Amino acid sequence: MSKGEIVMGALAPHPPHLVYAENPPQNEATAEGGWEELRWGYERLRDSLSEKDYEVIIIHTPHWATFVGTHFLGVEKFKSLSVDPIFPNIFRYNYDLTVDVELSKAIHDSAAEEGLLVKMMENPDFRIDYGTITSGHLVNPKWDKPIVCISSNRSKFYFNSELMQANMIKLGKATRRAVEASGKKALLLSSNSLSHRHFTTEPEIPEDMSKEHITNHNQYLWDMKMINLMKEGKTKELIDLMPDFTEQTVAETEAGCLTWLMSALDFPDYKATVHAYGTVIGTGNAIIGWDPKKAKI
Ligand code: 2X7
Ligand code: FE2
Repeated sequence: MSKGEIVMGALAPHPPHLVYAENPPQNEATAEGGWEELRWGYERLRDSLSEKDYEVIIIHTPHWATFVGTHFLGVEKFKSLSVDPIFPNIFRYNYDLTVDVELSKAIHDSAAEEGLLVKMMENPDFRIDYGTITSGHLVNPKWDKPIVCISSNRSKFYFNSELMQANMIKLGKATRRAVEASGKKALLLSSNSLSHRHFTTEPEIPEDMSKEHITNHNQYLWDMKMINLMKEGKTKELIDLMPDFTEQTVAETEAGCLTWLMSALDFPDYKATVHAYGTVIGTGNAIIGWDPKKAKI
């Protein structure tokens, strides 16, 4: 068996608005468009993946929050309706997806070897979170590849950002080791926004782009600081700044996804490709790819 590999890692945020704006047949709500900059960024990410040969998508998601350890989907098929609890008017999505349970269990076991508390989620009636569905849809709208879905262990709330980061670094290492041992080629997605202060009210027409902007200048400056570090390949510095960034902008990096991804990619010192930056209901979102082939140049 040849060695498995991570063919690409991506920051793939999941505002459900982006799915709503695309009007796919799976979503019951209909829109007049909106958030084009981000949606065109996802198009560019999909183009960059079209030449990559991969067979599984591994997603770390903030909206499957687990408070005791990290959980992994352990059932092969899930089919149901996902309704966003905050935006039921825009996201009522009929999903039908397949899980690579073998790889899921392999990452689970590898994480246990790192000393992490882990659990396989084997309830067939479990409802998949909208973060997984949104990022999964925007990266692969055909849903023709199985996924592995990793929960977000909210250790930040019991402990602090530093402990959360230490655990996510272990989880990233464990993920990389399991992918390599599996012989499979994997795409990894960190499903999160950057700065995350929302508006508290929604425009009458959610896709009215005259109402869309970053919540405040502080968030914009922090988002640019973090994105520039990614562009420059300074991902160890990125990790060092993450607790302050998270605190200052209530960033969705609190879920650990991005720290997990940086660790799984072994802290890239090559340049990331920024496909887009844009806001959704005031939050900062970037679509960014890391191609490990660049490490070899
Ligand atoms: O979950 C989200 C998000 N992360 C960003 C923006 C809007 C809605 O939901
Ligand atoms: Fe979110």
